[in-house]
Amino acid sequence: MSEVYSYRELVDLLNRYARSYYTEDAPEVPDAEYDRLYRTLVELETSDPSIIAEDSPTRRVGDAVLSSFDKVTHKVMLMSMGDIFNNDELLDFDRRMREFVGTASVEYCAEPKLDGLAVSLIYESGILVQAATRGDGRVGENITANARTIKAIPLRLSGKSVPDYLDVRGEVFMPRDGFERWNENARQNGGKVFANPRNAAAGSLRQLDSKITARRPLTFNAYYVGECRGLELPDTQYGRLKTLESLGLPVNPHIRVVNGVQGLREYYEDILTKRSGLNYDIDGVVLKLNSLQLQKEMGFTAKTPRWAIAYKFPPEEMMTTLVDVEFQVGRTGAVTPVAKLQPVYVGGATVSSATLHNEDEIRRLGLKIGDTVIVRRAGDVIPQVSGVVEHKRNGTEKEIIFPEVCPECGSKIERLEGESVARCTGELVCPAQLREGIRHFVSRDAMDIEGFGDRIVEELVSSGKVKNVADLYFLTENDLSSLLLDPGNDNHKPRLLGTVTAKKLVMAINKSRVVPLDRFIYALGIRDVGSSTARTLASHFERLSDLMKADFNALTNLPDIGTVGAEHIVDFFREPHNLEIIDRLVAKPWESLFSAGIELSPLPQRSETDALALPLAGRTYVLTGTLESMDRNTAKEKLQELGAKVSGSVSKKTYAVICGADPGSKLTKATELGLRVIYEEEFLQNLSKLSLAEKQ
Ligand code: 9MJ
Repeated sequence: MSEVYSYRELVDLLNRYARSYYTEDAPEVPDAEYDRLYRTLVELETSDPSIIAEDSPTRRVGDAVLSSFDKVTHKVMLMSMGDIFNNDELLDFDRRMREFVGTASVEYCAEPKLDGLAVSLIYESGILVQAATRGDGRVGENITANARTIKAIPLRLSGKSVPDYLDVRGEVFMPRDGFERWNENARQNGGKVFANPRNAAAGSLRQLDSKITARRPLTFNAYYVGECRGLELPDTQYGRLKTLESLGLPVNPHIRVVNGVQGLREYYEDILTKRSGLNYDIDGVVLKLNSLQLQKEMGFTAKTPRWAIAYKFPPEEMMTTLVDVEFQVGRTGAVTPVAKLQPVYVGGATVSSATLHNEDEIRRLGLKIGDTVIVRRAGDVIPQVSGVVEHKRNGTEKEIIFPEVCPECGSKIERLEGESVARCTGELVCPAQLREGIRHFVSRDAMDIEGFGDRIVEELVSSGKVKNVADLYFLTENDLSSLLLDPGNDNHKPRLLGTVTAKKLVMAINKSRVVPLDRFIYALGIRDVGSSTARTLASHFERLSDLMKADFNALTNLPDIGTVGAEHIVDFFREPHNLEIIDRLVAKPWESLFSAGIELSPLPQRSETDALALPLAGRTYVLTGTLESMDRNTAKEKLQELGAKVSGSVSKKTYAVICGADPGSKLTKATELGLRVIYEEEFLQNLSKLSLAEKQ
């Protein structure tokens, strides 16, 4: 594009794009366009630093390192909020409000209670001039340099009329996906692991070097006006939030006006249901009188407003006892320590085990058996042990000893230099690796062989009937029907699998004998080769034999395949035992009498330009729930044939979510992000229209 922007236009445009991305969750332009304009801006500022504006996005990368934070005295105190925990206390709160207001039903502004750090932002003539932490409510710390790095905080207010002075309050927090990504990376690279997103936000905001804050995935929501001059504000809390929104400040999308105690109760229940699907931690709802006039009349107690209350949710962190640590061996031999816990109700479920990731994590936490630990279960993430309560120790706690040999096969456990993962070296002799390998092989995105539950796989391996995945294809109805399944429950006797189930299993195995190449590659369980890499490989190498011959360079030239992945692929196809299994799976009947005879269907080849011309090119879809008309794999393939990407998780990059019956938390998240949701009927209509157009 050959447009020429003035410096001011460029700053405004970039700020607008950032706002639509970070505040409105509705990107206007692709990331590449933002990056291109940003580079132009940097060039302009480098050639003449005197032009750098207060609100230039380049000022978000961090400033000089401070030796300490200055103290800031808040002109208007930052209040704290009283807590309630049950319905009786809610009734009490509403009764107090009704008695004061003198009406039968009171209007409230109901808001999710974000679990981060309260801050005050001061805008003068629309420019962010100061950010401060809450501190004790009266005196906080000046964190302006750090706040500037948070993309959701506008450096300049937008909109038609901007106040001369605005003190806006809100919460800085770390979204769950950013927190998980941060910790995952820290665990692998020895960085700082945080116990929960709140600590992560606090630790990030407390950095004296704002360049460090700039690297942390923080965000912000505004929820209260401390003071405003030079702009008439609406006389309700909700109206004021709408004004804040119109000034370019992000406001939580789940805030509602509700009536009476019934409205409050329904709101609480509704947000509680949505909680696990949100991408951020909330610890309750905040209920405020909606009328500013009534708020003013009610005033404050010594510490808290009389006109608002925090109705807390059951906690997502609880204390319990670490009873034992077990070591589980995965498909690739990775040994994962798993905490066995005294069962505890946390985050909406009873938790009795939690991952401990690896040996370093045990050391980092300083964990001992018998310890009182903090268990965190938030959203869809698997439960974690986030800390140890050391002062609860009584001296009987025992050290955790990481095993030197595999608990399942006795082979040596090895941990390579620089790797956080320890692995069982037993490979072929290790029943755990075989079990997990079979589970993966039969799974939905791999060979999709229905009916092979954990117990059946376990028994097939322990009885010696299946020694590798190729053996599955030689199982007879007799082999299967005579399997004795352990019910996993002391009160019940083992039971025979029976002929009906056996027949179904054999049919499922037979059905999988024709399979697309990418699914077969994925099923092989090569380290680092997930479904999407398998697809890349299948579309590049038309035949399995070509992939098997591919060298390191040919592989690293492909998109999404790094040096480590390429090495794993090359190593996999060098291993004689793997070659033997592949041969038994796919050899033609005339080549081998002992072949499973699996037929691999190649992916239709497309040139890159063809692919870009496909109707759904560049769009990412997510599937949730059960479609009536087709299974998930078919839906996925149909979308991919039309050029779409199909992802397992919802993010801002998702174009639309396709929703079947009983959708999960992905639908909640999609709604939260304001994404398009397509239901089955519309999906089918679109598919048939697009497929027809494709063929023409
Ligand atoms: C949180 N934490 O989400 C307030 N809050 O309003 C909401 N906190 C608040 N409002 C006035 N939604 C003081 C604090």
